[in-house]
Amino acid sequence: MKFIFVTLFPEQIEAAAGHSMLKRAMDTGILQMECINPRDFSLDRHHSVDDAPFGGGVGMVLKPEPVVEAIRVAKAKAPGAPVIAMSPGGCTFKQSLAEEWAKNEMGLIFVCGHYEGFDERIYHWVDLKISIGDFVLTGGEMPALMIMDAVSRFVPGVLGKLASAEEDSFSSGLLEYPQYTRPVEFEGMEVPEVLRSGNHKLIARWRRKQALKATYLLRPDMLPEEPDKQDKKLLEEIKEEL
Ligand code: 4FN
Repeated sequence: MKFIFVTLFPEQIEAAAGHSMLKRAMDTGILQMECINPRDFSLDRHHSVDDAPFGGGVGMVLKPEPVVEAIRVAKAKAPGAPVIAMSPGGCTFKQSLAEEWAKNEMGLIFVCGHYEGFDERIYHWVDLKISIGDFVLTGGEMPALMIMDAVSRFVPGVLGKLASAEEDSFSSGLLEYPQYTRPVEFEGMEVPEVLRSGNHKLIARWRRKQALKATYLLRPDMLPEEPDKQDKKLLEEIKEEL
C-alpha cells in the first residue's frame, strides 16, 4: 500500500517512518511512502510557498499553486487514491476508518498544512478533511503519520505472521483488561490469583469483565449499545460491586 505525503517537511515524515514495524514493511515493499514537496512547484525565484492573507491578519497562508500542483503529481502517482487534507476542522479519525482505509488498494494521499493553513481554494482538489483531535499543532505531518501507523496495522503482512489487527487484543472495541508478567509479587503487589489458576474459561471471563469495567468507568461512550447476554450479566455484577 502506498502513502503519499504532500508536505513542506519531508524529513519529518521520513524520520518518523524509518523505525520498527513500519520500517520492516517499507523494506519488504508491503508499504511504500513518498513525499511531494510543494516548494518544488513554487513558481517564483524565491521558491515561496506562503503569502500574507487577503483581508489582513496574523501569519501566512499556503499559496494555492504549489500545493495544487503537488496534489496533481500525487494523484498521477496513485490514481484513484483519496486525497485527505489534515485539518482541525475535519471529521475525527477513528479505528473503524483505519480498517476501512487499509482496503484502499490505490493508497492514500495526505495533504499536510503549515503556518495558518491553506488557501481555501485547494479544497477543490481534496476528497475529505480529517482531524486527529482538538488541539493546536504546528503542522499536519504528525497527524498524517499517526493515521499511516493506524492504517498500516491492517495491511496484510505488516504485523508479524501470528498477529492480526482484526484479532488482536484491541479489536474488541473496549478498553484493555489489566496485563501482568513475572514476577508474581512486585513491591508488595501481587498478580491476581485467577490469572495463575490455569483455568482458561475463568481467565477469559475475568478479562472480559475487567475490560467492560474499565470501559464503563473511563469511556462509557464506547460500550456496546446492545450488550449480549454475558456482557449484560458482567455489567450488572460490575455496577453491584462499585
Ligand atoms: N493544525 C484549532 C482551531 C484552529 C486551528 C487549530 C490548529 C497546523 C496549519 C492547521 C490540528 C489539530 C488536529 C491536522 C486548532 C490537525 C491540526 C489536526 C492542524 C498548521 C493549519 C494547524 C482544534 C484547537 C479548535 C494549525 C482547535 N488533525 N491550526 O491547530 O493541522 O489534523
